[in-house]
Amino acid sequence: MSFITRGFSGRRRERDPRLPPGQTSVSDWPVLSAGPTPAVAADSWEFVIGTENGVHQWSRADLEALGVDDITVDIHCVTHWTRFDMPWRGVSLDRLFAEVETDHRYAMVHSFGGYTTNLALDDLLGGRSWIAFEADGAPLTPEHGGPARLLVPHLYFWKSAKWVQGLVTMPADKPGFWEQNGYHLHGDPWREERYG
Ligand SMILES: Nc1nc2c(c(=O)[nH]1)N[C@H]1C(S)=C(S)[C@@H](COP(=O)(O)O)O[C@H]1N2
Ligand SMILES: [Mo]
Repeated sequence: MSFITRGFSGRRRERDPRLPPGQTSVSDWPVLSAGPTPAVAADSWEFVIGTENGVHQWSRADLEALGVDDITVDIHCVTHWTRFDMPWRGVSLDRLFAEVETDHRYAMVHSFGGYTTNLALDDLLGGRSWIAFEADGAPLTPEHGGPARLLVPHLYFWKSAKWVQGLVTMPADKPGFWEQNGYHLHGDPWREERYG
């Protein structure tokens, strides 16, 4: 029975407790886009929120005047890679929603190029999401969503819409682009909410 004993006594690789189930950590930053990288003019870029009560718009300067956060988070892609300790800079959605009135509990996020993704406001608020302008200490490159992308690190990375343009609140949840194509409506990596 020595082969069994050897199997159990051999040195075990500790699994990093920050790694959600089914994920592997990477040190690079893969590019994953469903289509071509759209050209987004940084100078005239604005973020728009539409609700049942009207439309709000912020320029980049308007947003930065609300207050910028530097955060370090782990990101988890549904294609099984995780990157630990990634530094980002952006403006919390809490600061935008402080200026918005809505009774809606959901939102559809829209990107230049037509990408969409749905989120509950509970996942966008409470210090859980940002409009990000920088990552790894540098402005976001076009392929990673520059000039601005959504960052929702507690959900799979497809929720972090690149080339973000704005969001429209909704009274009920509705699938966005990947969610219509089989991905989970919510996308919590700790519960492996990969497919709907
Ligand atoms: N506009 C837009 N945002 C997007 C995507 C996309 O195709 N278009 N892909 C999503 C997916 S599936 C992932 S994993 C991440 C990848 O971001 P990255 O290319 O910066 O790693 O962006 C998300 N945001
Ligand atoms: Mo992804």
